Amino acid sequence: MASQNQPRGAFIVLEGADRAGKSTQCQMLVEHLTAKGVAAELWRFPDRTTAVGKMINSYLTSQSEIDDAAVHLLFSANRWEKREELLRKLHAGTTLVVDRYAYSGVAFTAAKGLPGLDRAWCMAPDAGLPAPDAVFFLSLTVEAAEARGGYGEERYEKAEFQRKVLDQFAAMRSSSWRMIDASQPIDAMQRQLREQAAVVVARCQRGTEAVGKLWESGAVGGAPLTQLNQ
Ligand code: NYM
Ligand code: MG
Repeated sequence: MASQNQPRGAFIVLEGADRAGKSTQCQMLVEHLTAKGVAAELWRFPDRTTAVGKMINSYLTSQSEIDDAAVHLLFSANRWEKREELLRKLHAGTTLVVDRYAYSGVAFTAAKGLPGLDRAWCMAPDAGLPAPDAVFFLSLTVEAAEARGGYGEERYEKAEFQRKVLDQFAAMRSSSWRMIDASQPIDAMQRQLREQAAVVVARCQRGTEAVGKLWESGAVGGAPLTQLNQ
């Protein structure tokens, strides 16, 4: 691709279970980058504004029932439909701070423990999507999350299920993920994120980094295929 290895925006993903503080941290990070003169946007998956996203929203709010495999593919399709715009923004120099990505997709479906829907199956539809330049994993125990006023009303927001989600994240975690202790005060966590994000933004700005692809080895968050199915 001609636009590879040109100065570009950074693709930064924040992951973690529900109530870890991802949305707050993403918002603060984008405000900080913008104030520093870095073009930055906050994105989130699922993106509930698209036609596919509306189906996902209706599923998450229990207004509809969708087969588990089918809804998994919708979450993935929701990323694929944003792929072109995502790449366009990065190559135009905009840094994207993204609240959840394919890692949530894999962890939440695999946590259901359904026959046939193992981690390898869950990863397959996202293969080839743009890989983030950095994954920050906001780590928080279920007990600490519950102490924050409990989970919400949406599907999946139950302690027992969240435990399984955390197990899945742990199983797919790659050494390239940056673990952030999400039990810290908001400002301390944000300071850590800013410091690490600045390095990633500068690296992409220098124009030495091509956008990788999921789940290729070498790409951030890419799991070695040999570790699948374990
Ligand atoms: N979720 C999110 C999935 O099950 N699969 C996915 O691919 C993604 C991106 O949606 N409980 C789940 C995780 C959350 C829920 O996300 C809604 P949020 O960030 O609370 O809007
Ligand atoms: Mg939520």
